[in-house]
Amino acid sequence: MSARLYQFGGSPYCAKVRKILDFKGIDHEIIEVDYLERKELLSASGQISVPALSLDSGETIVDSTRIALRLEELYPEPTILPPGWRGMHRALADHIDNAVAEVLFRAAIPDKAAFYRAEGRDREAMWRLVRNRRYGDGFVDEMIARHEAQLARACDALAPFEEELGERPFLLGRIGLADFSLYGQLCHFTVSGHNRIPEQLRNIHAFYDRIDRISSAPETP
Ligand SMILES: N[C@@H](CCC(=O)N[C@@H](CS)C(=O)NCC(=O)O)C(=O)O
Repeated sequence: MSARLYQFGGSPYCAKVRKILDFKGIDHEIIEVDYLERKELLSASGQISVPALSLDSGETIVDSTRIALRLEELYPEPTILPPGWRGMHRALADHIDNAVAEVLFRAAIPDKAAFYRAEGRDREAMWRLVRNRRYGDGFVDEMIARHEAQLARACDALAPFEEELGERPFLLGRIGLADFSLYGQLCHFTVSGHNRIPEQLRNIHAFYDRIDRISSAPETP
């Protein structure tokens, strides 16, 4: 069985799903969705957000956590919900995908704006429009002007993970869903094509590299 992943290249939630597909060794095709042309995504998934995953069976799933949980049902091994830690992985992944994501997303806005600008002024304009509609007029420019403060907030949000990752290779011991969520959100710092995770977060750097290297089911410690 193979799968088709609809993604935007710079999306953290898509990075999370891509790595879970790699970890589980699931054959998949990446469909890069143009920010301004979403017809194929819409007809496959009935909506215009990514990630969306279409399976050979005809089933299409949207939302990174729903996708992760469905893949876990279909391909239980290697697991992303280690026995005894399922609830903790789900709760921590939810925190990372929402609270941590909101902070890291703000810190990544200058790089994200540049990323979409490189794809064309019209794509950047659309990307800005979607953000300003959601967060208020002038939001993108304000985040660019206050970048240093956003970066400091991102470091604060990541500090508990930096501390834990000094003790063990993955957040809760064995690799699982929460690790893929954190990896995805760290991709906010790599959208420029360079790794801009703040240097002082050494354990997080090592964690990012550890997960980034996964290209099929790895040996877990
Ligand atoms: N809760 C969703 C969030 C997905 C999400 O926010 N996707 C963004 C890209 S990162 C999107 O498609 N936004 C629509 C847009 O920018 O027009 C998930 O976990 O998949």
